[in-house]
Amino acid sequence: MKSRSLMFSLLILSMAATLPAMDKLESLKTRRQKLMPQLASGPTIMVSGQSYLRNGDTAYPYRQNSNFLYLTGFSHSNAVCLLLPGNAAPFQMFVNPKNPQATIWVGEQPGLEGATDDCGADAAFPLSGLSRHLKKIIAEADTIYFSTGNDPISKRIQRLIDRAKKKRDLTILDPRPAIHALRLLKDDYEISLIQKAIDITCESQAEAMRMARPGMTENEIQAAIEYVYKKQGALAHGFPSIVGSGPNSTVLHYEDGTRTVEDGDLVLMDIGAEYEGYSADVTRTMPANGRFTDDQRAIYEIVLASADAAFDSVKPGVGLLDIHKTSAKVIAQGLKRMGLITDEAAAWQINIFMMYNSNHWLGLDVHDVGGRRNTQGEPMPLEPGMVFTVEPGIYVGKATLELARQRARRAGADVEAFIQVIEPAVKRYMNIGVRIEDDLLVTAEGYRNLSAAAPRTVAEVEAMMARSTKHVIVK
Ligand SMILES: [Mn+2]
Repeated sequence: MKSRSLMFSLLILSMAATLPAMDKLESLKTRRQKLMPQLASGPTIMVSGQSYLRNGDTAYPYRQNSNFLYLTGFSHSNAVCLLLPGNAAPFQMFVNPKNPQATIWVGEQPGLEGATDDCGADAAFPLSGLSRHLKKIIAEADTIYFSTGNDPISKRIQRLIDRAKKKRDLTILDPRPAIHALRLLKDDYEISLIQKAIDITCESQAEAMRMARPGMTENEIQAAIEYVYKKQGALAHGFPSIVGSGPNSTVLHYEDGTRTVEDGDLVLMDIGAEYEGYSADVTRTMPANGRFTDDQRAIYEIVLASADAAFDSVKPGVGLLDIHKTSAKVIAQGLKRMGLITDEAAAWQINIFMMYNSNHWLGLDVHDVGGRRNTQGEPMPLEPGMVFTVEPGIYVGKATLELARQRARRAGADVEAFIQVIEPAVKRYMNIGVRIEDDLLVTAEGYRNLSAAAPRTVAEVEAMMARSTKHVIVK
């Protein structure tokens, strides 16, 4: 019985392993089918991202252009995608064929077979034939969807278009707004990839909590985080890891990582693994020694309550700006209670401590495309399938009082009177930076917190930190 059920689970496992490939092709095909009626007046020409040299023959890590990846699933450079509505082969790709030189230096490349088999192209051609092929397509078109770039392939295409335009009327339209609007709504396949990126990131947060201790540098904690990325199959990060301790917890986009973490510090970790092009974005803040001080906890509970209030307000039809207002209101009430502001209705005072909009879309880009307002300028209403982050925070750092003076002056307030009231609290909470960020999927009923697996409450964070892991330090 036992071995039969094991065989059965193995069978299910192997079936599950083959399923995503089908889902990927289906998902890609559906995206193109949705896009083409919106770009129906002519062919769409899309160019892959370019590989940039750092020096000699050393390149920066390559990342495909997100729109290109979204439409093709092709993750290599030197590729062009054509969408030809009404054509017998509506999705065509131009790529470099496999060749022994490339195979020897960098490994086997996808080639034409990769474009058809892995991306679902109806036809694939060598990139060397692009100009000849495009001349014909451009000659027959009245409208072309193309957004040029600084890379050599885009410049080549632009020259062909410019030449054609000299001879006759040719309308060039930007395909990106239609693509960005589509990217805002994620299908089940995309959500499964985002969830995977988030699961890996949550595990990294938990591992950082288990291994961190005073005396380590921020970079050691970052290395443990990114070790989990690699171990779990995330090949890259969606954005550079932010691991800031003590005063650096108040620096919003801190990247240096060289400071040694001290007893009594907070450590803020804003991190996101990238999986199959999709990024996570999860922030947790922990006490370096495993226990929040009363003051740290007081600030932490305000931020947590702000995030929870934002969660409760999420449902289809609500806008991101409304969710931010809900978050900001709770932050303001807390700041007033702590003596950090004098008027919880004054946006300029709240902005001294939470100086950004606390929500953004998440997807192929960590700050994903879509915007907060629709084309009519109205707040974009949430719909099932949208994914966004909730990331309220409070930061009391060395520039806070100076910022407070600047904001008070601009608001026409009595600067010195204001500073006098808030200065004791600013000094008391100095070097406390707390941000808590989760990734939410909008559902028909409300939302699903995709990053719920990362310890989040004070009790959860302290409990995870108590499960300390030993690491072999190579001297
Ligand atoms: Mn974020």
